[in-house]
Amino acid sequence: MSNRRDFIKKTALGTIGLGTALGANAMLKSESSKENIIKKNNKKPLIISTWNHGLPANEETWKQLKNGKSTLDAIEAGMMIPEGDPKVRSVGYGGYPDREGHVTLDACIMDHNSDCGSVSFLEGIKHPISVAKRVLQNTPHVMLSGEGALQFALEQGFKKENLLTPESEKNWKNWLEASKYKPVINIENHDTISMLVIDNDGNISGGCTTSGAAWKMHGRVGDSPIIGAGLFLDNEVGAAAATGLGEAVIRTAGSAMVVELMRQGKSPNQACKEIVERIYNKHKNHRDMEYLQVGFIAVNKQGEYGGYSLRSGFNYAVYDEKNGNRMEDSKFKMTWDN
Ligand code: SD4
Repeated sequence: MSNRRDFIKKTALGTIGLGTALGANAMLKSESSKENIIKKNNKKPLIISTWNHGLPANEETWKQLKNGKSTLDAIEAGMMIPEGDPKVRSVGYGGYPDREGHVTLDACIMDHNSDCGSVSFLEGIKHPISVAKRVLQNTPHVMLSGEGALQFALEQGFKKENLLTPESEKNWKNWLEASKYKPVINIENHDTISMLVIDNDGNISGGCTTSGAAWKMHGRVGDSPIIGAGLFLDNEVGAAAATGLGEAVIRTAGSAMVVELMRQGKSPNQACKEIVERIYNKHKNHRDMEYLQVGFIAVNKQGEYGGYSLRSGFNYAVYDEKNGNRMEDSKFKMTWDN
C-alpha cells in the first residue's frame, strides 16, 4: 500500500517539478483560494446521511471525529451501526436477501484524496464498510467482488457469519409465494445508508453501505459500491451520494453528475434536483417508472448541503455544531400517486 501512496506522491511531485514559474504561481494562487474557501466554511464538521438510520450513524461518526479519530475510521464506525442492526432491513445483518435467499452486500468508501475502496456482491460479512476500507488501505485496487471479496475479508481477519435473520427468512419465504419483483423503496423509511462528511480540516469523504434491492437476482450489484454512481466526491468541489433504485442511478452516473453540476456553480440542492429531473426524463416511459424512486444528498466545499428525490418520502439526517443531529425532509418532484 505504501508503494501505491509513494507512487502517487512521487508522480504528483514530478508534475510540480516540471511546472513553469507561471504554473507554480497559478498553483499557489489556487492553493490560497482553496484555503480561503476552507476558512469561509465555518460550518465544519458536517455530516449528512440518508434516511432515519442516518441519525445513530451520524451520532457515532460525530463522536469519533470529536475524539480525534481519522475521518475514514469515523465514517466506518458510524455506518457499522445500521449494518449491525437487524431491525434495519436494507443494510448489513438482517437485510432482505436476494430471490435465492442470500443476503449479498455492497459498500464503498472514499476519502479526500480520491482514494476509494469498494466491495460488491459480498456474502457472510457483517460489516462490508470495513472490508471496503481495507480494500482502500491494503490493496492496489478499488473494487473487489463476490468470492474474491469474501476471500480478502477472511484473509484480513473478518469472521464469516449467517446474515439472514429468521425475520428476513420469513419475509423471503412469503415473497416466494408470488415472486414478484417490485422493489419497495422508502416504505419503512430507510434504505441504503450513504454518508457524506466534511471533517474538522474541511476535507470531504463519504461512504455507502447496503444489502441492495430486496429480492434482486442473485449476483445483482446496485449503484452503492460503484464510485460515480452511488457515491462520488471531489475534495475541491463537494460530494454526492444516492439512495433508491440503483439501476437508474448507474444509468445516469448520478452522484458524479451531481458533483459536476456543483463544480459548474450549482448549489447542492439545485444539483441534486437537476439530476433527479434528468433521471425522470430518461425513465418516464421506462418499465422501472412504476416503482422508481431515487434520492440524492450533496455537500459542497463551503459547507452547504441539500437533497432531492424523485418521489415523496425521502429524508436525511444532518449533524452540525449549530443545530445538532436532526432529520430533514427532502424536496421531491412528485408523489407516489403520479
Ligand atoms: C441499490 N441503491 O442496491 C441501492 C439500495 C437501495 O432501494 O437504495 N435500494 O439499488
